[in-house]
Amino acid sequence: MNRVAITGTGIFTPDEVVTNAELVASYNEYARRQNEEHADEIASGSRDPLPMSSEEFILKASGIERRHVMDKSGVIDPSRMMPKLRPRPDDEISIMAEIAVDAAKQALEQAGRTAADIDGVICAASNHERAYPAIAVEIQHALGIKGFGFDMNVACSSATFGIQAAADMIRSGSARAILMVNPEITSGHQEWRDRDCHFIFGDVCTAVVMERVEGNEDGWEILSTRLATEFSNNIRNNNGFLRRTHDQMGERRDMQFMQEGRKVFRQVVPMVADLMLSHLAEQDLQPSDLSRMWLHQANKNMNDLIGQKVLGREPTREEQPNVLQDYANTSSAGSIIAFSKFSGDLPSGSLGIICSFGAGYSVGSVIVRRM
Ligand code: CO8
Repeated sequence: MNRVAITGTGIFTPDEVVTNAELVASYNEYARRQNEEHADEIASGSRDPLPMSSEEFILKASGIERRHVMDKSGVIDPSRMMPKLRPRPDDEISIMAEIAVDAAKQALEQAGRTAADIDGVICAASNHERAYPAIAVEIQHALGIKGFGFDMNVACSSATFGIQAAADMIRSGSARAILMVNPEITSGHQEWRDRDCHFIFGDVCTAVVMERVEGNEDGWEILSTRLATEFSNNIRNNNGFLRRTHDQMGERRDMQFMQEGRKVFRQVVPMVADLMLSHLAEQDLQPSDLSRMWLHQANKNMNDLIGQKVLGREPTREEQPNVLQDYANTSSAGSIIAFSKFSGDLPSGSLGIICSFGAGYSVGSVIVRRM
């Protein structure tokens, strides 16, 4: 078996930022208008008024302070409440491929590699903007990479599942180097009109270069990966290609992100901690051997609890860095942003774990060591 390492990462961060204050102001104005429009039904008891959102709740319940989005004006417009993205003709690069190419170029540069060194592209994300051709193949074409590309989707765990897929190919020798990208335009899928979840997500794209290593090149060797899934309807989206066959093309809440947030919190935390602990034990490692944990970025309280269960004590901010205060939940990209921004300072020999979790349910754990 070959050895495999992460040798480069890249992040595309959209310029536009929506603060909690801006988000709550636009949602509350939307709710006020809705309640005014439906005042008679609300008065007769046939309709519930929309409740107001609050900055204090968002920060306390999630730790999120702001999020980057591809289009701010549409998101905070109370008469729209979703991004407005320009439709692109088929002969123009698609928006997911465009942001992936930006992140990929950074990752390739950090790895000291060019398109000619890469054998395949995996586009691992929780939404893909079309059914086919695969976004990965478009990215491959835009970068001039030979070989192959394919898309995959395991919601928030897409990146760690993508890392395992790439690492297995490199270990077995079917590829020498793989580029994996995670373009997450969550703002297109988020329900900005639902107070219970309107604050959760943000847009970003991450990229990871993985390659065969022989000596002590600079990078993070992937020592082991573990994946787990368990079916749950508590995070769900029913949009899909059969929609028109159901004669259900009208506005429907379940065409956007839906969740039972509290159940997700309760059920996913133990699942994640168990997988991380059993994965470490299988590798004859102790939690105390870890210098850092780069967790999925959905909720600060959730990460604090997972860190506590794994380490048996409260992790420090250095041991378990969060980026969700600035990015919100960026689905599959979250743990990779944390890894990319907070791994460069660790010395050779340091051990760490990248762990993602989300819809499915799905959990992915990747143990890495600084070369
Ligand atoms: N402002 C003020 N009050 C609010 C608000 C708000 N914005 N929202 C809810 N409240 C109220 C509620 O109505 C409730 O009031 P009451 O007690 O009177 O009923 C009270 O506050 C408490 O509400 P919750 O119980 O819902 O609050 P929680 O403390 O549970 O916090 C969270 C809500 C933050 C959502 C929390 O449950 C959480 O983070 N859960 C885990 C979520 C998670 O990790 N989900 C994973 C989803 S991501 C994923 O898997 C990828 C999917 C694919 C990507 C999708 C792209 C869009």
